[in-house]
Amino acid sequence: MDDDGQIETSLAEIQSFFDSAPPLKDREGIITKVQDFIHKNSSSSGIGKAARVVCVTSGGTTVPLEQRCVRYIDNFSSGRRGAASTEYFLEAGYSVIFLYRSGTCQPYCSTLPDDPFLNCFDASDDTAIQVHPSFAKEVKRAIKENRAAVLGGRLLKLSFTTIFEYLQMLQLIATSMNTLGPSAMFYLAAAVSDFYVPWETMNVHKIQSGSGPLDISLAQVPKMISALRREWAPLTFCISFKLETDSKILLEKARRALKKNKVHLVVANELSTRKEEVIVVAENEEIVVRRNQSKAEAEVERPLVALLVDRHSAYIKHSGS
Ligand code: PAZ
Repeated sequence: MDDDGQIETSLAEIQSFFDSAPPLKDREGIITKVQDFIHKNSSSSGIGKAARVVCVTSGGTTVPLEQRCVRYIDNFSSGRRGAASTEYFLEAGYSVIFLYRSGTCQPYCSTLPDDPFLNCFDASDDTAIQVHPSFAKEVKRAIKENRAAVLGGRLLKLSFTTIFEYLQMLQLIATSMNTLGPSAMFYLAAAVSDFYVPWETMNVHKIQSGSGPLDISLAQVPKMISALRREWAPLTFCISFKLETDSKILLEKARRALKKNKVHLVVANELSTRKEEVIVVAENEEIVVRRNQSKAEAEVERPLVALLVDRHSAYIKHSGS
């Protein structure tokens, strides 16, 4: 048992999760993209300079209830934190693998309307559709920055939907990124399901109503962060996140996660204040990071990423690379 009262995840449990998961679509294609990205970024970093690559995970995983999925369990995560952080990491000179939930926030798009996106356009001229002047600056920036990062080979976007896809992709990214050693970082901001329906016990077809209340048994998702630290990418710098709705237990849970998973830092945040402040929990200190409240558009991710980049530099230096 760990100090959270949970049974410690064994490697056998993790293997059994992967063995019973539905195979990842285009696994070979994803491996090639990740390896090419890492190879290009490590060879373009220059002599004596280790390439800094961060894997930012973003958005929530779904838990399908049927193999031919009609219904699923989801969570609140918008992917806003992951998307904003990606922009700041790119600005700080990192290359980013952005592992995001399909349909959630994208880097450089936070100022564009999503509801409805068509508000961006002006169709008053019958012959041509134009970007509405009030969004012209933001649309131009989104296109330019996104294109420059992707085409410049510094941003690789990979999407997931289910818990099965997310964990399989995280594992293959982690084992590839370990080759970069201490200059690689994991920033695990995705909201990952704690419970799931094992594939082999799942209904194949749509669950039928009419036979009374639905009784589904959910298994616990094996705790993969400790596997990432111990097995998949032990050389890399790893930051995990802890979200709670009860501020009274937040810090205690974050401290336990730091100790149990042996990550380098845990970013603790509370649901209702997560856009205003976070607390970075380290072994010997806890640092409150707040957004600049004098600027309406300021985001907490800017000072957060700046702090993490500093800590990462110290880690690289300490590791002697
Ligand atoms: O995606 P978002 O911007 O709406 O929210 C970010 C967050 C709260 C999902 C993230 O900061 C976080 O805490 N992720 C880990 C959640 C967890 O404890 O599993």
